[in-house]
Parts: sequence; C-alpha cells; structure tokens
Amino acid sequence: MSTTWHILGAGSLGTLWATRLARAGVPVKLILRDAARLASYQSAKGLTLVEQGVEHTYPVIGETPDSPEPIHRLLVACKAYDAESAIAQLQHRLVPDAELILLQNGLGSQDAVAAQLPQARCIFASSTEGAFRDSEWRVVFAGHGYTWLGDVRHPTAPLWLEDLHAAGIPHEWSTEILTRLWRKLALNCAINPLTVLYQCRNGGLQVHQCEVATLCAELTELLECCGQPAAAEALHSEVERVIQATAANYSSMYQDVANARRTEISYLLGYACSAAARHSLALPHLQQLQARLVDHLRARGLASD
Ligand code: NAD
Ligand code: KPL
Repeated sequence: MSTTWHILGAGSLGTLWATRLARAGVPVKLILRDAARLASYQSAKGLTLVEQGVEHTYPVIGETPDSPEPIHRLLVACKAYDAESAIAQLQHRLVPDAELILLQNGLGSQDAVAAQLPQARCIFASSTEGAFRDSEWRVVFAGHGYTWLGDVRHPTAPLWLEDLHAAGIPHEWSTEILTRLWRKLALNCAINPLTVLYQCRNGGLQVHQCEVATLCAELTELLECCGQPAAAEALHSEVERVIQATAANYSSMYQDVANARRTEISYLLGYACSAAARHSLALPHLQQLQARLVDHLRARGLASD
C-alpha cells in the first residue's frame, strides 16, 4: 500500500491534485479547517473536477486537523499567507521525517515552513497549471501546465514522483527549483501589480511598455544581486512574451482584487523589496510600485500584507 497523500487546503490547486491522485487510485485524504467545513464537505459527497466541460466527483475522504492518524506526506495547498499557521495545526501529527510539498507561489513562505519543521523534508514546487473554483467543492481545470518540484537540501528525486506520473500530473524534478521560483516571482512582479493598478488584462500592459521595461531592468539587477543570474537571463523579453501569450487573461492578482480576496503581495513584490533592502540595493520603481499597490489595496479595504 503506498503512502497516503494528506492534502491541506481544499481550494483550487488542492482539489486539482486530490482529484487526479484519487482518480489514479492513489490514497488521498483531505484536511479541512474544522468540523463545520467537514460537515459541509460530507454533504457534497466529494470533490468535483471539471475538465474540458466534463465533470466527475471523487469521494475523497475528508478529516479535520485533530484526526489522530500520523501524516507522512503532506501537500500544502493553501495560500502563502496561510501556510505556516495551517501547518502548525498539524505539527503534532507529522512524523519526524515527514515530507511536505509546498505549492505556494512567490517566495518567503517556503523558508518559513522549513524553519518551522527542521526535521521534515520540504519540497518546493512551482506550477503553471491553472484552476479556479466555480462553486463549493468544485474546481474547473482552466489551464494545462507543468509543475516543477525540487529540494534545496537534497537533490535526489523522491520515489513517489511515480504517483504523479500515474495521476497524469505533468511534472519535472528540478535541481534548480529556486531559479524557477525567483523567475516566476520576477514575472509576477513585472506583470501582476500593474494589471491591478491599471485595471486591465495582461495584454493591456502593451501600452505601458516603458514602465514594464524599467521594472524588468530593476528586477534583473535584484536577481543578479541575490545570486540568481539564471533567473535574470532575458527577463524582459520573457515578460513581453508572457504579456502577449496571456493578453486576454486577467492576472491572478487582478482576480484576487476584483473578488475582494487577500493578495499574496508580501510573497511577491514585498519579498522582492525586502530582498533589495537586505542587499542595500536602491530599486526606486519597484519600491514605488509596492507603495502604489499598498495604497490601492487599502483604498479598497483589502489587506496590504
Ligand atoms: P485557494 O484559495 O483556492 O485554496 C486555498 C485553500 O486553503 C482554501 O480552500 C482555504 O480555505 C484553505 N485553507 C487555508 N487555511 C487552512 C487551514 N488552516 N486548514 C485547512 N484549509 C485551509 O488557493 P489556490 O488558488 O489553490 O492557491 C494555492 C497556492 O497555489 C497559492 O500560493 C497560489 O498562488 C498557488 N497557485 C495557484 C494556481 C491556481 O491556478 N489556482 C496556480 C499556480 C499557483
Ligand atoms: O502567473 C501569472 C499570474 O497571473 O499570476 C502570469 C500569467 C504569469 C502573470 O504574471
């Protein structure tokens, strides 16, 4: 019997992973916040995945954090700002050599979790898959993509990648996972805040080319200064390519703000600005962007951290 995947966070990505693993016959359990959420989940009879218009419901077992079973493998699928506190609720159940797969976007939350659990193996992930919830316990698979996984302390790939293969989750083990996370952070910093401030789709940034170019120059400087030259390579042309390729889309931060949800700003622009400050690097446009975004969020009554 293979090891159970405990999935923390029944949101978009958590459901996307849980349903595909369950479909492949891999043992999966979903950890819900409390008894009320568990009761709501149980009345829905499972998690529904909508893929190319076809929906299937998978009766994944649900439980609360105080369930007694030890946890060997935990997929952390909550937002970056919830990761530490959500894991803290489960700390007593994690076996000493537990493996955690951290799906959070941006940077900062992964190191916080690794420091919280020094004995555990923390695997960082960076995903270009896209999913959104269209109702409770129901997720639409919106964009096929790839997930890169890596462990900054141990370069050896875990055997359970076979489970991902069986589940049809496109993935690759990466010994350069930090490069991938920094590169994605830089892309998100160059695109997402501007789409919020100009209230436009990604393609709307084509009329703000100078601003995008200035931000890319500062982000390139930051990546090089932080020992990430590979993540800095041809950043500006990659940003322009992504803007063009996703012109019709609204960025994830735009969607968060439009739906009055908290953003992951502290793990994106906030992380970039703190890293610049640590290196005594003056990046005026990036700092100004952060201040404009914070003002924008506060004016809408949204959290600015
Ligand atoms: P989401 O908000 O849809 O899901 C997060 C879930 O975690 C929610 O259901 C929330 O209730 C749950 N949660 C929070 N605290 C909890 C706790 N203490 N106990 C139990 N559950 C708890 O978020 P998402 O869109 O799935 O994103 C997760 C991460 O993946 C983010 O960092 C995001 O940036 C990243 N990501 C998302 C996508 C996507 O397409 N959705 C793509 C790439 C990366
Ligand atoms: O990842 C993205 C997001 O919207 O979060 C892209 C499409 C790359 C824009 O930054």
